[in-house]
Amino acid sequence: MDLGLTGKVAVITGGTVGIGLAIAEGLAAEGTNLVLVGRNGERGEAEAARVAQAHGISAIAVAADVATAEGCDTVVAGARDAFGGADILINNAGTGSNETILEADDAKWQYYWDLHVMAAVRLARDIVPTMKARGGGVVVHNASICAVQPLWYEPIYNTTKAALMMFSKTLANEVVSDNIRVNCVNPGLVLTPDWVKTAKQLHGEDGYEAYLQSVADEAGGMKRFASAEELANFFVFLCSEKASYSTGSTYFVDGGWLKTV
Ligand code: NDP
Ligand code: SOE
Repeated sequence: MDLGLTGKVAVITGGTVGIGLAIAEGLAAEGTNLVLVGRNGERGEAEAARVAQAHGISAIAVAADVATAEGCDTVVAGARDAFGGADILINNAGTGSNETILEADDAKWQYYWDLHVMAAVRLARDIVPTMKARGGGVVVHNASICAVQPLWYEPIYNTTKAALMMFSKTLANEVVSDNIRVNCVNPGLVLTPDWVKTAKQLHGEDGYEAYLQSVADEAGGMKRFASAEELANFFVFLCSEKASYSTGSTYFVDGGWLKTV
């Protein structure tokens, strides 16, 4: 099936490991050129070179902190200098939190607001015009099931991901007549290195797998984690021509974890 992605350019924040890297691989397999963003430039360079070589596409790494305005400017400049702009923007960089509302200070709230929401705002402001100039584009936001079904230990994560979901909807409305589709994905449990690291810290080499299974059992539904590739397949579809009537929506990819309709 031709997904119509050959020769496109995708900017993927957090594209250097985990879900973002799996999306990068999925898009590269369809012939899409890549801008992989992460703070760790060495890891980004290594992955960009590997993915480019494996799929015969062009890929660059941009070392930037998208939680800052300067970092977002660096991403925009990187995409412009290498490819003249972008056709696809995947706002994926993010991380879980751990706090209570009564104890967390303003600085922590601000950091997550900047990382999960303002990065998407700032990148849209500068990358969407390049999409318009190229005749259209696609933006996909990676929020979380926590945007609508909160986990008790991470109120800041829940709140900022909910804001990202609404931002996605409102951006979709604003650019619908420019042939730019905007959607949001709410994943459930995805087995990325971050989860394994945390599980090992909590339960050691011998106990981490049982702990991860207990997390999946508690979630219910399929009672397992998704692989990053399973998530990536969905993103690649949303970026493709085959999703041409999809905009302004949020899609859950959570193995049945969501408890409501
Ligand atoms: P990982 O921790 O495996 O990867 C995170 C990526 O984001 C890395 O490339 C990291 O690179 C980059 N990143 C983090 N902070 C910044 C920053 N300030 N500026 C630039 N890049 C940054 O995460 P996952 O793959 O697990 O998660 C990806 C997204 O999916 C997140 O938004 C997460 O909330 C969401 N999600 C994940 C789920 C899961 O179960 N894994 C479930 C639901 C949603 P570097 O450290 O070099 O900056
Ligand atoms: C679900 O969105 C979740 O598992 C969060 O609860 C974690 O904190 C985050 O790191 C990964 O995604």
